[in-house]
Amino acid sequence: MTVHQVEPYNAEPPRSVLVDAVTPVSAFYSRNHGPVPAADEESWRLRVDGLVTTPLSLSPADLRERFPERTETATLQCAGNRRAGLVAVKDIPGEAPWGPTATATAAWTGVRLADVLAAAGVSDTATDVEFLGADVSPQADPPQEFGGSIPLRKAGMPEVLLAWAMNGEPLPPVHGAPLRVVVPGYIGARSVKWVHRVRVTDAPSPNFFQASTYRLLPPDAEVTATPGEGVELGLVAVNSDFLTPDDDAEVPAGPTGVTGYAFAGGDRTIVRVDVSADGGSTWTQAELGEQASTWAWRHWDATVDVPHGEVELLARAWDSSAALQPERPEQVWNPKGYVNNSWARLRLRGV
Ligand code: MTE
Ligand code: MO
Repeated sequence: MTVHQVEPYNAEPPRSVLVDAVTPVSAFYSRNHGPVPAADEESWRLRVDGLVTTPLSLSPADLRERFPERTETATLQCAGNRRAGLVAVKDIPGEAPWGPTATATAAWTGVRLADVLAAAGVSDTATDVEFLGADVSPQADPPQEFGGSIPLRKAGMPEVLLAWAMNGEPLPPVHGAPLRVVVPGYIGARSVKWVHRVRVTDAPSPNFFQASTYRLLPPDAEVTATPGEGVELGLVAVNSDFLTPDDDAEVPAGPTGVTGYAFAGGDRTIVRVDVSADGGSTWTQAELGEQASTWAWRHWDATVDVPHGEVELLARAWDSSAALQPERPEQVWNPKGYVNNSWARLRLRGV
């Protein structure tokens, strides 16, 4: 793992370990804004309140007994994934230069948030559902629990889970045990870990991590934490990157197999990926792998002709709304370094 920060723990794996449809738990990136909270499964309660007719307090056992178990294969992607490409354009102080592996896919098991909300009875005036985690982040102003919200419409979709397991194993503490939200298609920040409260509301969350960060500011904006500034991030934009060979690898010149991942949020899927070894003059369409679910990434592979000497490969993906990744990081640079979905670039040396 490349450890960006030890405390709170922030780390991403080498590219090559993301080649499987489902990522091994040990290779799943970790993104934390505060210390991993002590969570005792026995005393843990999930409170469901706000604009509901019957507020609930549910133990992990209650969740298992009262609601049907569901498993959903879904990709999580941090809004800061590939930030390093933006930092190379212009420095982004205070934010880690994440590479292309702050994304991963797991088979998540738990219950549908929709089933729990139905048991609580959602009021007609409700528009949003807020989640609060048990970790208090000193990075927030003022320090507060990590949280965020999604529109009620999304919260009612069958793919949104309150999960206790990933890949058939109990969630490890760093990934949110005993319970986390999984919001497929949305930036990772909405998949709140150590969730202990679900609040039904009539406005988006005022939590620092939604109202003041994880927002797209215009390129010339000051990085201030003024709540409501810029645009709230939600659905993940179409994105892709290389997985093998590794960046800066030496490979035999000639036809070379390259692989990568592509992902689009919402309920969009990946429909095409192109790769170029000549700076974009000519492109080869990649073969697309299976897409395990609407909510999962799609791997791709292509054979390109690597010349002798240094070469920069390019890759670009299209999603099912015909959106294409933008060409250059300069076009998408923003003060907090979110959503670098510019074309993937990989340096190779042909020998
Ligand atoms: N939930 C809590 N409670 N605290 C956090 O710091 N980080 C979020 C989200 N949920 C976070 C959280 C962010 S920004 C991301 S990208 C994902 O968790 C990362 O999940 P992972 O660490 O399991 O990969
Ligand atoms: Mo994130």
